Order: sequence, then C-alpha cells, then structure tokens
Amino acid sequence: MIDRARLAPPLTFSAEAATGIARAAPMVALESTIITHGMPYPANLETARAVEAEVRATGAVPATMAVMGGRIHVGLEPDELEALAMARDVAKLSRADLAVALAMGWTGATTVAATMICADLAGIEVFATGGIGGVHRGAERSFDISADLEELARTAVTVVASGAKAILDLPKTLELLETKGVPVIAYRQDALPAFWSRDAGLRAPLRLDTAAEIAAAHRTRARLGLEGGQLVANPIPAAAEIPTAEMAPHIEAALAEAEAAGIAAKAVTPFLLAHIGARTGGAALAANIALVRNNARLGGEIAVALAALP
Ligand code: PSU
Ligand code: MN
Repeated sequence: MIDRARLAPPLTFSAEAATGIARAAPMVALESTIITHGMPYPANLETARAVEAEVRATGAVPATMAVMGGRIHVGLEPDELEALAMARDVAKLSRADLAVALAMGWTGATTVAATMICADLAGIEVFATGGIGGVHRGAERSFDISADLEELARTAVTVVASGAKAILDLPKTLELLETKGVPVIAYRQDALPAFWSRDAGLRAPLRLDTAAEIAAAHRTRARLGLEGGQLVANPIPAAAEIPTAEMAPHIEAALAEAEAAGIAAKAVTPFLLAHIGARTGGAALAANIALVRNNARLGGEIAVALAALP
C-alpha cells in the first residue's frame, strides 16, 4: 500500500505562513533566486524584507520560497532569510533540479518556475517577482529559453512581474507565451513593460486596470479547467524607471561580455544582471528594487481580491 504521508510533498511552513494558511488568508509567494543570484548582499536582504513588508501592507501574507535540508520552505523565518541572503554556492533551482536538490539536502533558491511549483503545492495562487525569464537573444543558435515560460503554461499561478527582463528577445518571448496559451496582461497601460523601463516598444496582448479584474480572470481560467497561469506585466513606477534607450547600450555591452566569456545556461541571467548593475553604477539595481516592491504590492492586492471573490 502507498504510504501517503511519506509521499506528501516535503513542505515546511514558517510560523507566519502556517497562520496564513490556517486562516485561509490571502497569500503571495515570493522567489529566492532574486535574493541569491539577482542582487548583491546586503541589498538583496534589505529588498527581500521590504518586499515581504509590501505584501503585508496590503493585508496579504508573504511566503518566500527556498529549499533547505530536504524541505521546501514556504515562508522563511527572519534568521533563515538572513542566512540565505549571505550564503554562497546556493543552487539555482528550476523544475528540472528541484527534486534532486530536495533528495540531496542541498540549499537552493527557487526561480520563477520552481517558485510557481512550490506555491501550487502550498495552495498559493499569486506570486510576485521582478522579471520572468524568457527567450534569450540568439536563442535560434543557443536554444536558451527559460523554463519559466513552460511553467506559466502548466501551473495555475498568477505571476506579477515587470514583464520579461530586457536582456531577452521580447518579441520572441511574447510569441512563445501566446503559443503556449499564457495571457500576458499589462497593468494600467497598453505597452508591454521592459523591466527597468515602462515601455518595451511593443503592445501587450492584453490590458487590465484593477486587481479585481486580474483576480476574476484568474478564477475564470480555473472554472474553464485551463491549466497554466497568467503573467501580469506591471510597469516600474515612473519615478524609478530607466528609459529603454538609456538601458540599451548597457545591455548590449553586457551581452557582448557574456558571449566573450563563454557564459551559458543558468549562469547567463545572473551574469548579465551583475554586469548591467556594475555598468550603470547601481542605477539598474535601484530600479530593480523599486519594481519588485511595486510588484509585491500589486500581488498582495490581487491575492486580497481573489479572497473576496464568491
Ligand atoms: N527577476 C529579477 N532577478 C532575478 C530573476 C528574476 O529581478 O534574478 C531570476 C528569476 O528567478 C528567474 C530567473 O526565474 O532569473 C530566470 O533565469 P533563467 O533565465 O536562467 O531561466
Ligand atoms: Mn536559460
């Protein structure tokens, strides 16, 4: 006979997340790759704390996901968050490596794809981050397409991001999301945002103007039995944005550096973010912090709106 307790997913809830689940409170999942691979210490820790606070301010409960000691941690205690932000050699986990990391007891940070899986296992329907992975420039040669896109197509979590990172091939990323049936919903504007910039120069396929509308669309997908989630593309606040034209040379230079250094696979995105951060004298990092906080706020509002639906 199958031992169901042994086969249950290895979830460990933080005190805050456990209380949230028990009360059926609105919850927002948060990823950890942005902490370990996306930002330098101590900005990563300060941002992770600020992002959780943004979620709480909306009345929702944050749950930062990470893998430690053979368990998926749904919500991190303050000391765990601090240890993760300072840790070195943390694995960057996507769908492909999540189970191996758990079985081996590795410490791992969850990407957008892995965080969606963890959120779904924990019954959390909304997730906020900075930017999703997508189709890399030159993907026709490298085949480098983020597993985040496939995950959006199969796991029913609404992901709030500032679009896909502008280091990517955004037209191809939009095409692939359309093929896979993922709604890409710009928030309160027609243009697709491009992470550090409000306008990628592309029209977003869909636009919604309130958290309640986004929640209703999420619920309707479930009623239709449609697998997969939604991508909410929330533009960076105007005061924090770096216009596309200003970012373009830094992105080009970082891409050339990555090519020259032979950077491939999982290392590409962290390499580009670090080099763009250095080239802009920290301006790109400041923008990244502003946009992820803004996304956490909208994520909280969507979770609250979802909880209010009949
Ligand atoms: N957004 C950020 N910083 C990041 C990431 C997203 O603001 O570091 C991470 C996410 O975890 C995303 C990952 O899933 O980058 C994409 O990596 P890849 O391109 O290797 O799939
Ligand atoms: Mn990749």
